[in-house]
Amino acid sequence: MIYNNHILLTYNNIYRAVDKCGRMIPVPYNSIVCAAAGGGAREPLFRNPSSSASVYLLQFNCNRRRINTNNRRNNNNNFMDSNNNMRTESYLRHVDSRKLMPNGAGHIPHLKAVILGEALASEEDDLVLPSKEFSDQANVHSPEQYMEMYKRSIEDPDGFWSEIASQFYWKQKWGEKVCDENFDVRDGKIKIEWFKGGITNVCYNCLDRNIEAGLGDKVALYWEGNEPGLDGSLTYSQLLNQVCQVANYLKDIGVKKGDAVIVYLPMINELPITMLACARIGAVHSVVFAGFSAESLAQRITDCKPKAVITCNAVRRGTKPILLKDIVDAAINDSAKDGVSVDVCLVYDNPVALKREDTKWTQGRDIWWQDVIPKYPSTCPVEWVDAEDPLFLLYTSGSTGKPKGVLHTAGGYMVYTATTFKYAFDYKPSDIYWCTADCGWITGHSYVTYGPLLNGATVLVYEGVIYFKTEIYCSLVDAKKFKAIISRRQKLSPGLSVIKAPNYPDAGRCWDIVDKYKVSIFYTAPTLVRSLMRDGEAVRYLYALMFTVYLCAIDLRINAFGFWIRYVTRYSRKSLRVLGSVGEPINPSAWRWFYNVVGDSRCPISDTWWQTETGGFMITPLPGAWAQKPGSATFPFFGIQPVIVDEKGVEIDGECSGYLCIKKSWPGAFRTLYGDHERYETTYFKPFAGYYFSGDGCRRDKDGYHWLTGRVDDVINVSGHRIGTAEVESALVSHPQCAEAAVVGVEHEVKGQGIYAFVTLVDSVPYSEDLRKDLILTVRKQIGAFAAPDKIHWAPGLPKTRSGKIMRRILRKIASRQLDELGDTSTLADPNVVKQLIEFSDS
Ligand code: 6R9
Repeated sequence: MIYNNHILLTYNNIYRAVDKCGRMIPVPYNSIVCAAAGGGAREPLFRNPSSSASVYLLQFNCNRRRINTNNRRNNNNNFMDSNNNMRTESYLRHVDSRKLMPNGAGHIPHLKAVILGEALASEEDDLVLPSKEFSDQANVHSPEQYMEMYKRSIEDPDGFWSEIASQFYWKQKWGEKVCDENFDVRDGKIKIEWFKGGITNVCYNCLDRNIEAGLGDKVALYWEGNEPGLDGSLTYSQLLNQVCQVANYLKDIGVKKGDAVIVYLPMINELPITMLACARIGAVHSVVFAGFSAESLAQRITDCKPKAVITCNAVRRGTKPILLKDIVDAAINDSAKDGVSVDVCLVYDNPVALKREDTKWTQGRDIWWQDVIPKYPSTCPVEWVDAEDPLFLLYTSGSTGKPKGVLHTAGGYMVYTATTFKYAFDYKPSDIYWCTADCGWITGHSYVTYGPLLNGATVLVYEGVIYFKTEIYCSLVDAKKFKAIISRRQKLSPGLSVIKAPNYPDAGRCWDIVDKYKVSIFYTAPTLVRSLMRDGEAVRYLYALMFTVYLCAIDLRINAFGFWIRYVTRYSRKSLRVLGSVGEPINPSAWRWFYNVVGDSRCPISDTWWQTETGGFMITPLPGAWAQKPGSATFPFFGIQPVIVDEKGVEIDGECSGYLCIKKSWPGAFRTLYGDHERYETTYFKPFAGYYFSGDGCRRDKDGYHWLTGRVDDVINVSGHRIGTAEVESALVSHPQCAEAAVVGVEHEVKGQGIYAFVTLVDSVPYSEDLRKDLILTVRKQIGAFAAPDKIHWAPGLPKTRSGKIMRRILRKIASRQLDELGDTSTLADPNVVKQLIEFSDS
């Protein structure tokens, strides 16, 4: 549904619209009609870039199927019936595309304003169907085909998965059992095994197998630097050569099968190369996102005791180089104090950010990547491993301060990531695929590296930091060229000199890249979608200012009539076929913007729900198979049996809300928490015996669609990244002047959730702006910039029960200013605390 570049509107007594900053605002029905009909009485979020400036109104019947007839154009019981055919008795929301609409339907002359809106109650009735052309060519083209495959995957999982697994190379086939599991704590230790006894290698299946199948000259990785114009590519054969060189080096320094290697690199090709090199020799990589602090890195080093740490001397963020090597040095020193020493630190030399001679160096331990790797042979025999041998460790936040080392094994993970990638994105060999995630997170493991390469896909690796806009990784290709471009840009447009991604050099960068590489599958996070929705506005004002100052120096990108930057629509985006979303629930208005504006109302969106622990997609649309509902992750992937349980662990059928659990294992499931199987069982399998507990809340609607409602534990999801409240709290209280801290998540217009910290200071320490900054800095240092609190709220005391438990429910309400919904505060040890906190709200 929905037309060319916009949409909108919902008819109901009350609905929400998005104001120009992307904030949700309740709007009574009448005001929208007047505003819209007035053609600009209200500042629009989008303006139709086409010259005819028509706006197509879409009617929502809402739950009550009540049609509001009270608009200025039309006073009878049909909506716009006298001049055109758009009548309310037909289900306008089911109209699939503009082409399907009766000629002229919905067209209101002179109307330019469009407000993106969101009905409060009607989302679940809002179906968006894939086009017939899309479904016809899709890997799964109908609900019936999905049902047939899904049924088989549940009734005969062994047959279903072993057929798929046979498409990969196995040195030796697995034993009798395809799957061996104990999923119920009451029956003993939790155990998940898939394809045990099968001997394989994930790197071999990603590279050698595809090369043997004739893909040697196909591009495996495109690399696009943060600075436009800097790029590179590697074919499958070239990638294999480089992987082998690193693998040979690792072997040479004594890294063996089962040894851990910590990787602390920015988004450069060397990151997936290192991961694959580890996989080739059976070593276990543990990638740490290169935004984590020395303390966080040290914690991970101490936990997994790596044979080597691989990093880069520095990266540039903004104009400032970030000395990654210094962070690594500090982390290695810290972990040495805990008795874990690191013997080898391989350092990628990045002259654009820091000269070699300025890099701090520990002789005997540190070694330059460029000095050794090219000297190694470009072939390396494969270390064959059991399907149940570990492939990687990835640390993720839990509800305690200590991160959890999620362990994935080779065989099941390989089969599962490859299959989910193929079906959820409707992958075809001609696709060019771009996932904006960093390899420091699970999405970068499963859907930048392994899933796509196992399918022989062409993957775009983008250096620009997508999730953290104020950070930038410098280019690692050509130092001279890079410097020249930067200084030229700074001279030309001082206002734009701060390098940001993905809005660097402006908010159109993503679509510029899409056009440059003819990207057909684009997978990103709702936070990026929201920031692009919003950034368009900021850039518009900047350009408007420039326009007044320079008068004639009108950038071509300005719409001549209205100063509107067509930061999306000025690019063709024709190559796009499928869009994807991950990391947090995507709110329906962002979904629609993504669908209508970015995807021109023709690309299905795969809203993939999954977790570090699940390895791959669990609940996801199959784009050609069925109608989507904006904001719903839809239905389970093959082999996945999601259930919703109540607080007693009883399964609820039909339309309901509750805790999302999974019945039965799947090949991509994590096998343990490294070194702490007990915590694995306690966190995931004990809350609801017999099930895997996801930690997420979920609603199932009357049509069986799943709607994820967010975390139910003490984990905040900031820009799609999980941060434990306890981690932030422990960083805050490590500050000598902080007595106590309580952290909650609050709605954030771009990041999804922001971090809101209530802080009690030690006696007689005065509140001050410097202290506030210092506290934020402490968190940045200990965890990383991305975990910095958005707000520090001074708290003379915290609301606690008589047993001393902090009542976060009340803090959440205060943080989100829902003061009339504080609920019962009588059980608090000191109810006056709440009043004090409210008084301190704006201090
Ligand atoms: C892949 C990834 C997992 C948590 C998960 C949930 C949230 C992820 C989502 C989603 C709603 C989606 N989440 N995808 N919520 N819709 N499509 O993000 O892994 O970092 O482990 O986070 O993210 O809350 O429990 P991870």
